[in-house]
Amino acid sequence: MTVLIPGEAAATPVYIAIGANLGNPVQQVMAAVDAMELLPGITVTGCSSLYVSPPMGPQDQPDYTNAVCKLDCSGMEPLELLDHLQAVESEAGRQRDADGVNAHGRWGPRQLDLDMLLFGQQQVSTARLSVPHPGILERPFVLLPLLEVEPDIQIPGRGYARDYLGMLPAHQLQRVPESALPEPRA
Ligand code: A4P
Ligand code: MG
Repeated sequence: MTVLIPGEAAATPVYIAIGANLGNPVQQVMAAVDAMELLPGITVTGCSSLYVSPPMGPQDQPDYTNAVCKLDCSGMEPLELLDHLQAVESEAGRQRDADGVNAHGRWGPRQLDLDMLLFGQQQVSTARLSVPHPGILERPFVLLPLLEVEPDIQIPGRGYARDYLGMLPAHQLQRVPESALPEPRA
């Protein structure tokens, strides 16, 4: 049960897709969760398993490790959260060129990718931000972990995400067993 203090706005549920395929992807995905927990007004309330899959896009790059996390977000607008997510990406060593484009090209390899899938029921369409993220329902490495975190999630304008499972392209998504993960820090 959520207890609301009078005058305090309810936290907005936000879903973030995490991806990495350079450096130590498992470590970077786990570190990204810790980094998001430290952002102002953010509490991480759920995380999927980690999944490994071959790259979508250019094939001459390593496999990706992906996960989806749920955040409670208070007192922050979507673009402000995007700024924070991009700062977390940079701290993980991700490089962008002067135009903000991934240093290894669109759909190219990266140390860390944080995509804002949903920000409550808000729909945002600006040059810097599209929410809901347009790839949610077409990407196995996003849809499957999202449904693991929130089986009944609805996408504004599209309905229940689970109804799109049967339309996913063939994929080779593999869950990383817990035994293969490093020990969580105390
Ligand atoms: N942007 C717009 N909307 C959003 C949003 N909802 N969340 C803008 C985050 N950013 C958003 O992003 C380019 C710009 O999108 C950002 O500067 C932001 O202002 P980018 O991370 O540099 O991505 P990109 O590679 O240039 O293009 P794109 O289409 O965003 O790629 P993705 O979705 O980031 O995909 N294969 C597997 N198996 N797993 C993966 O995770 N990821 C990618 C990259 C390619 N192949 C993959 C995976
Ligand atoms: Mg991205």
